Amino acid sequence: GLNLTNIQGDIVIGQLKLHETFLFFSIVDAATFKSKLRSDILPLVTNAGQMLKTETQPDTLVNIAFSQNGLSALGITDNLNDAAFRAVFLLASNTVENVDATLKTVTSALGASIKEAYSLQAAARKGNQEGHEHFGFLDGISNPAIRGFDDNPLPGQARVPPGEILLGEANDNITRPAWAKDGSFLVFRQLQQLVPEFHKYLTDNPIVEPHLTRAQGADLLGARMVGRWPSGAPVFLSPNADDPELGADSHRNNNFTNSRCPFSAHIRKSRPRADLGEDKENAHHIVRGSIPYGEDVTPEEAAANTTTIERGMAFVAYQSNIVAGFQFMQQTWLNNPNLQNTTGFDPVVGANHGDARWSQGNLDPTDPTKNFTLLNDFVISRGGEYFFSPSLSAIADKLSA
Ligand code: N7H
Repeated sequence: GLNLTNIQGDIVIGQLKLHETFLFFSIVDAATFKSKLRSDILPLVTNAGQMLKTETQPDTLVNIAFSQNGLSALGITDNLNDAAFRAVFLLASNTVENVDATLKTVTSALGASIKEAYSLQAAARKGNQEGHEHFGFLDGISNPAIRGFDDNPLPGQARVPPGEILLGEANDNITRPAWAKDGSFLVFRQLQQLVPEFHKYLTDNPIVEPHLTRAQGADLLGARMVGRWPSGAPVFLSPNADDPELGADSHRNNNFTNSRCPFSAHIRKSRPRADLGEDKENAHHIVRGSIPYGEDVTPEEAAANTTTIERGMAFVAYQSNIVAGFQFMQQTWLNNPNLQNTTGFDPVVGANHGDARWSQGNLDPTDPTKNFTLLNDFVISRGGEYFFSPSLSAIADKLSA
């Protein structure tokens, strides 16, 4: 089985946080940093084994990951990837007070050995939107079950060999330095979401059917663009209207093959399921650990159909191979208009280098080849980086002193 106490906790738990701060920093004084990392930080780093039971979960999860530059600053020259930020702390908890207190502990321990470059405070949305991303859709439903960590997958959940997420485990066939085992690559992106603009697009382009009001037609287009209704109910299982009971039922809400889901829907683009067959699909999984940031749309923004306050998703994806995971998903699936019989771009998160996008692929059930033109992106990357989230033993034996 997997050595769960050696694996950082955020890699395997998925999206279950109420508050999370990302502290990006550079290492100014490597010798002091290495010694403080061993004496003060390592004891705080949360492992996957701790996350399994509520009794052993810490008040605040602490994880750390390094960019290629961060590893270079520590004298590690094995080539893993390339990056600008040097390292990042992920601090997650049910309360912002816990996060802030732990942040203080971490930064005072490290003192002048690090220099803060940037920090992002993220938080789950409030009330009935808790667990929903800013466009309004329930998130965190479909993450792969890693064999050896989660051996009781839910119906429809992908099962992946551990080496697809963790380096050096079964099915990671790339040669790695020994210390990299049980680490994972963390892709971070600060993805701004233009929420009023997204809703305006739906309102302006409703699906027209005799039994639908204009508002219902707009909701139906949104659901077909995502592949799920706001409650999480999949369009495949509930084609005509949202079904909150289905959306909330983890034994039913992921149990489908996609065939009645629009080809260009975000969840079909990012996980083609039976379209490709399990084998091919199996090479391209990520564990998402994202969380929203920014406040909800204000009445003024809604009235003007225009974003004035930045909000979006602190997108986090783990995999053992960035090219096969995040990059493949983005380049070969989401941003590739020719995936399945020319279906266009992912209408929600796809991008065409900032140019207008088009999307069809049965977005309109009354006219499967109808083309939707999307003049502006609804999701804009504000920046990001590739990091390596090492095992606890690598932190102890290789990265610290
Ligand atoms: Fe996506 N959204 O609200 O539209 N995503 N995503 N994503 N996404 C998913 O199943 C969203 C992004 C994946 O197994 C859901 O948990 C938004 C990127 C994958 O069926 C919703 C943004 C990438 C899945 C959203 C965003 C992916 C998935 C359904 C950006 C990869 C699982 C909830 C702001 C490069 C597919 C769920 C499966 C699901 C949304 C980004 C990938 C609602 C708003 C950049 C693999």
